[in-house]
Amino acid sequence: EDGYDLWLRYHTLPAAQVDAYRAHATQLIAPSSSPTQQVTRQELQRGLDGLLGRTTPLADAVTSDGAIVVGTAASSPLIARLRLDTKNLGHDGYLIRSTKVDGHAVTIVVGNDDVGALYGAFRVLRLVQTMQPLDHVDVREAPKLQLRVLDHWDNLNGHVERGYAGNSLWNWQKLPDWLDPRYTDYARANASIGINGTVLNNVNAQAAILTPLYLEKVKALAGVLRPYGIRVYLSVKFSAPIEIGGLKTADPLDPQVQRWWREKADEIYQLVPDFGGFLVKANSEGQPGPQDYHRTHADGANMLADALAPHGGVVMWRAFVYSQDNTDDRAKQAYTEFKPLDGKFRANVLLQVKNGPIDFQPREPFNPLFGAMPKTPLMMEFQVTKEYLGFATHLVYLGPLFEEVLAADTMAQGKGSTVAKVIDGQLDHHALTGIAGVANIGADRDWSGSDFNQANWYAFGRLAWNPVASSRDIANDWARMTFTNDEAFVKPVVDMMMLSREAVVDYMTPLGLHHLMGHGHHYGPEPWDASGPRADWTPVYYHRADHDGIGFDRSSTGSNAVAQYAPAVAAQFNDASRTPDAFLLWFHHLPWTYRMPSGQSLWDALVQHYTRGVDDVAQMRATWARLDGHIDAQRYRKAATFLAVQQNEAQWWRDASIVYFQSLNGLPLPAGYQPPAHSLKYYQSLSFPYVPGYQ
Ligand code: BDP
Repeated sequence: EDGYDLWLRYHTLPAAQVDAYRAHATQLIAPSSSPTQQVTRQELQRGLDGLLGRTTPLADAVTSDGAIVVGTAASSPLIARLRLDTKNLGHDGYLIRSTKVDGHAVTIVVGNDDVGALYGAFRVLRLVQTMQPLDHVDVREAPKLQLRVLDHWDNLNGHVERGYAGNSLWNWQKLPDWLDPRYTDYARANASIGINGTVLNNVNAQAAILTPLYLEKVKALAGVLRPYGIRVYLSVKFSAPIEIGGLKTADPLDPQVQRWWREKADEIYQLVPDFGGFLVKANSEGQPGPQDYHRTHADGANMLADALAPHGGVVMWRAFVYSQDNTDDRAKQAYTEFKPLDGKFRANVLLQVKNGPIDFQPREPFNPLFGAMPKTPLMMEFQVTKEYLGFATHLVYLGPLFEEVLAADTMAQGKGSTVAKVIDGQLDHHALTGIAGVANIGADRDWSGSDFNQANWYAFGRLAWNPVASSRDIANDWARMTFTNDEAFVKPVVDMMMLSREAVVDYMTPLGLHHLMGHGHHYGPEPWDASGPRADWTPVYYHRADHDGIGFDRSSTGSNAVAQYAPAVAAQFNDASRTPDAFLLWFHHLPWTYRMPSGQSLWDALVQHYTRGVDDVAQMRATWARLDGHIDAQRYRKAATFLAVQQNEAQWWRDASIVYFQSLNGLPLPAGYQPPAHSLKYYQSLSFPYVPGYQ
């Protein structure tokens, strides 16, 4: 097995279970008049046939116990007759219930819209895949977020920025004629977890995506994704009116520019009537934007929003903005820029905010913009691809990272004002809500560069549907669907996944350290790097270590980034003794001799964390070694190989970091800790492993 099937692996269940499930799938009654209905029916047939090892007969009416009835009141007279209460299900929700129809016991799967029934069908398959009983089902679910989007950072030349799973899925050369069946499998996987949007191209966008040549290809992809409830969006380059429109300016207040975007939007909607909208990175890391014309981000976003509004499209404007000329703490810059614009955006603009104030680190405190812009719908941006977390080979399950951020309390309106409640609209009563994940999907057979990385795609989708779901439960479902229901496998694998995020924090950036990765490519340790072109791209900017201490002072005696949080949170982060260990060096510069709550010195605690990270990976590897034989050899061996790589590299991280910090503070290692294997010179002389796109 090469991992291609993802979690939609419909292998026949163990014989002991098959009979029980067959009794609950004696016939399938599912309409097929719309494309979405057709794919719903196909998926159920494919799934049930595989899982139960026989063909499930299709029927028009319930004639036996154990029928599965799928659809909407509009598509199925049988369902209409049942007069079910579906009012809280919205467009995407579903109801699955064991009930009686014409005297027979049946399972009904109902949505208000076709796509709700499709999601319900995937849920039925999940119930069977994870071996949940089907005799008394009563599931009522609706997503808490409206836009559940994957952001592909795919370039038109096929390279994926920060992509570690091969080249882009989109074959721009063969589109629009050849529709690779992979596009359909991609759509199935996304629909199975409720993802309903995809941004096809990199935020560092090329204007060419908006030319007729590419728009025809976009149309073709949209056609494949549409039956699965997935809308297509595009990243646009702010200077497109100049680059492909022949205008002299891209000033958002220029009437010609406004007209150009309106006409471009009209052209797109002619081709793709359900087009989702634009994602924009502007005035960030060298990208053009409204500030080039002394206009604000709101001016830029609103101009695009006005072009899309007549068609129902949205603008997802990114808040990932920091400037080369701004010498203020980089962690503060997005807030400084955007907070004053609260209330100035059109109704169809969402501000897309990265989870933390810097950049997708193994751990960051939540971004202070969450809770600070009540008049603007804020959309979460997570990174599913592991740019700063060891690329594809390190096993890091991101569910706990996502969960930690979503559960963080902004205190914006008192206790319980969690980030989840900010983005799902509860806190500030927004109807337009969303979440985005930077995709980890490429052309590799296993899609994500490793089988375990698939879990991050999966967890993103499940948390996008329900941002208060438990990452452990999600890992449990994923492991069962992807590998096996064998308890002897599932339990240790889920434990290992749950441990993995803290392990990477420990061996890379413990106690609130951040951005210590190799220059540019962000792989491997380079805490000593102080090279250009800009200070806030170097590790020394972030750790600020010297002979006496370490950490970034963001308290009121330093950059005062803490003041961007609600007063109660600010007060906590401002006081080192009340700051959680996990964020200590994020907010404070402390002497190496600082007493930790544990009684240890900061230096000793740091060494302990680094060492624990390596030990945890060793433990993960030992766990996996015991599981040989529980799953197929191909996927077993791949994970075993990657864990060996990870263990070596965790050691590399620990040793290089410790020897470097030791070169500054001159302190001995605490008793019982292994000294780094090599000298600082040695670690500094290492060249980095192969990094996609850096050759
Ligand atoms: C950083 C990446 C860079 C992206 C940028 C972004 O290193 O490749 O272009 O974020 O999010 O994490 O725009």
